[in-house]
Amino acid sequence: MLNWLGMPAEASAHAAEIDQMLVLVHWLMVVLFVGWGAFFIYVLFRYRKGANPRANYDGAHGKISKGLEVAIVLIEMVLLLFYAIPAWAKRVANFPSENQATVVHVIAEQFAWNVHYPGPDGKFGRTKPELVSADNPIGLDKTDPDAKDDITTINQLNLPVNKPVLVHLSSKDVIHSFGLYEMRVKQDAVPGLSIPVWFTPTVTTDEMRAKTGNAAFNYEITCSQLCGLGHFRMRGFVTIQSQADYDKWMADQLKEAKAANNN
Ligand SMILES: [Cu+2]
Repeated sequence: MLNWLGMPAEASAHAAEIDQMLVLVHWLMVVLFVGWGAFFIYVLFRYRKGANPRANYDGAHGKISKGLEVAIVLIEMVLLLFYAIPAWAKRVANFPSENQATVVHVIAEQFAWNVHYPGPDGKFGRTKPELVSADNPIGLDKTDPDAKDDITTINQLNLPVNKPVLVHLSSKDVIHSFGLYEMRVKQDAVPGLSIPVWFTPTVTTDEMRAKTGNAAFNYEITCSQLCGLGHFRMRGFVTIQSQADYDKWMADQLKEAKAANNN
């Protein structure tokens, strides 16, 4: 069933659980579609005008229809109580703590994804709306000591594999939606709110390229809410790396930032 649904590859720890639920819901829908469709066709013939010249105003009798309806309600309750609610409870109850996760701020704007890393000190520098400019899209206050080692990128999110990621999501202008399909993550970014969302990436970009045989494969951040004229081009890339590669990338970013600050 999963192959028929054409889902993107699974690349996060909770992806398989979400997919299992999608498969179960789709099987139920297949059964209902075929069942109701067959019933509809049966009714068209059984109650045709030629065989029933006088209308019956009472409606359906009999135990079968009631039994079927009760059975469908029970199946839906099982899906809800044993799959959907526990899966959601895990998503909202098991948030990783800040010190065991890769913590980033993602700030959406028309039409880009700004990423803010706290740097080696683990502390995010202060940001102020009045400091926002073309070369400081998140309004980072460089006079704040915590901001000295901060790293910002645009449309590029690098993350280490097999470590929980905690994203604090916000927006500068309108409602956007942070969609990472392979991670089975989707969360609205709402102006005025900082919304946490978490996942654990399990497959590096290189491994996924080898697995899919697509050397140009990239994980994407897709804006999943129509947010304006440039919505279609609001996409970023996510590079999942081994811890060593990620540390090296971060060191390079720090070096670049330092060089830029000294100029
Ligand atoms: Cu958007």
